[in-house]
Amino acid sequence: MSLNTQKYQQMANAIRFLSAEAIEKAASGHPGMPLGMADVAAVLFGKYLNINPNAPRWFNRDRFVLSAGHGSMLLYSLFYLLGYPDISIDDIKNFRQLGSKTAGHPEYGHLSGIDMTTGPLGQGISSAVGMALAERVINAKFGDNLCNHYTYAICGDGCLMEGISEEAISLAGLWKLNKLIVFWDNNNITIDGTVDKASCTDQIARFKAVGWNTVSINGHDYAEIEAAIEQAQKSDKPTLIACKTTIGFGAPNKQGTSKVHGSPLGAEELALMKEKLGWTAEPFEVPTEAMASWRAAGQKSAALYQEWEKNAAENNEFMAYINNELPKNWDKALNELKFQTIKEQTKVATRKASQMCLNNLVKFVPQMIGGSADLAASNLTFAEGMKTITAADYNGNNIMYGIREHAMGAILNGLALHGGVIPYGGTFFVFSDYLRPSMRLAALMGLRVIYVLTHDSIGVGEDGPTHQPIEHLASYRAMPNINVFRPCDVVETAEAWQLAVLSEKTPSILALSRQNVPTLRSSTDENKTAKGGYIISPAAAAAKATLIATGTEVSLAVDAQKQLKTLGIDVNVVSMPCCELFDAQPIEYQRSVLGTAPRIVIEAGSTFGWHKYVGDTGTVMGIDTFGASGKGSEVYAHFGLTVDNIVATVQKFI
Ligand SMILES: Cc1ncc(C[n+]2csc(CCOP(=O)(O)OP(=O)(O)O)c2C)c(N)n1
Ligand SMILES: [Mg+2]
Repeated sequence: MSLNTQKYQQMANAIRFLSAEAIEKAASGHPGMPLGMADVAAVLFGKYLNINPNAPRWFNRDRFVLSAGHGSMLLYSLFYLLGYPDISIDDIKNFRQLGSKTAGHPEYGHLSGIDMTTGPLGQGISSAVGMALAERVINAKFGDNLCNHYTYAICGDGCLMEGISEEAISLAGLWKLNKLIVFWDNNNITIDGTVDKASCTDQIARFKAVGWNTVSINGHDYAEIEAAIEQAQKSDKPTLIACKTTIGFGAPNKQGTSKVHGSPLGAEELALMKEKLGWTAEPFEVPTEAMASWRAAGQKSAALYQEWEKNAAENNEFMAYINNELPKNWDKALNELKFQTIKEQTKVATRKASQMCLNNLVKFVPQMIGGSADLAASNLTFAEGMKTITAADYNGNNIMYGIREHAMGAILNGLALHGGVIPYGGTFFVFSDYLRPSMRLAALMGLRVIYVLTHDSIGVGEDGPTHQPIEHLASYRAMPNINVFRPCDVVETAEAWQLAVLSEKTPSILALSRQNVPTLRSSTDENKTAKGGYIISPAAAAAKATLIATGTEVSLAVDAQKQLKTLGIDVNVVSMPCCELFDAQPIEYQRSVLGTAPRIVIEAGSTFGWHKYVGDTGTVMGIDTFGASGKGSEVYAHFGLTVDNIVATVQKFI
């Protein structure tokens, strides 16, 4: 028996009744998980988790990810009880109401204590791996006094069924992330019933198999919870604490069943639960003693915080690092690269151009941390002087994810959320489908994550339709708050990298070519990619058409422009490396670029979305079927993406 049984019981019941009442009032929500995990949360947040409600973004706080995000009321109850100033009892009462901070699932940025947005099961536990990795990397650079914290996560049966969790835990095991501690709410219940109907996995054996320390406990026994946490903290491996719990603990008729997973208890059951747990407080009231225990828990790390603050203030380099301040002249070398490119008329693939940028970025921006899902040699994500992070030495900046795109996506989010690093990750553009759920969360959370997605069209050639992205550009352009860059040459690639590094609240996709492109830009005085689209090659006389192209197709458009000129037809060529940034420009600018003559778009991908620029007087030359296997140039010809066909199309439309 824990010495603190009675205290913990009060603290846990405070979570239970705040959560149940809020869900009851909202007539919507998930009581099962907060009720079932209240005891674990009371011990973890009550005794161990180092946080400071008055400095909620304290860099060296312990991170906490509620991977089972449907249990968000657990989190909101905890923040209120611990005394975070940005949550009041009214916020608890407004659970799930439009505009409230207490959204249905935790949303990063709504409340200062939320470390991550969750909702799609499996993402949280996987991003926690990224947070724990960032912690080790920064610890290796700056030492225990400045960065030395735990990353905790609570996940449910659902998170562990999701495939992404497998990829992520195997990396955590490989990297021996011993400061990562995951609580599994082992309640044997999901929405559709008992777990055994859909899973026969021995989770303990599974985690052990990928290098984890595991502990199994009764998740309602305080002494066992304490002992498990203390054992986990001492482990040299990441730890899974399997907490045997009863979902909806305390609700006499519904506990232990899926009925309590996602519906309010109902007035009658709530009254019976009060009786059973001896709770006499009014709804939304917390007994004085329980509140005092919780508020004391909120202050338990105050001394640690002060000591850290003093240490941090003495280290300017660290402060700059964690505030993501870029060194002065961080992009000077990139500007020189652009200048040199124009001088030498460099002809390389944009993936190579990206690596040329990275060679400089990695040198001058110490926070850059890169990697690839086993395609570094193709994505060209490994830059000069980089060092791979291993369990034996975290002081590196390259991550080898193996063939685990799902986990890479979530880990990139975890790295960005942790702070102190600027993460990028690479794979083939077509396989970004495996990253997409995490990319969507990066966009939703507003994170600086940079995706280096190479082999960006049918230009990949012989590997065929499975490797040829078609709908990908259009689909990411449809996603809110993510910038899709498809640069046409080295200059635009460098400009895109500059914008991506500066983009603190919007993730960036760099869609990069396998095939070489000529240098098309003739000046570097302005970052033209920042405007999203611009006239890269103006007509000599009044333009009879505007050719709009992106990436590798810009050079086709420029060649077509030359051929058209010999036929007496002048056209403007617009490069449109980033539609999102173009759409954000004043309408006068957009009109001046697009012109009034018929517009013809050329992009080796889905035509979806381009018609907004074209209207009914022009056309879109793209690909609305899957690709084909063959030499890149032949596949381009097969789909009519040739200079001759552009010329013929222009003649038809003017
Ligand atoms: C990727 C994904 N698929 C489906 C859902 C819908 N969903 C929310 S909770 C849940 C069941 C989760 O079961 P478990 O993790 O055991 O939670 P518990 O019922 O024990 O609280 C499902 C299917 C989701 N949130 N995310
Ligand atoms: Mg469950």
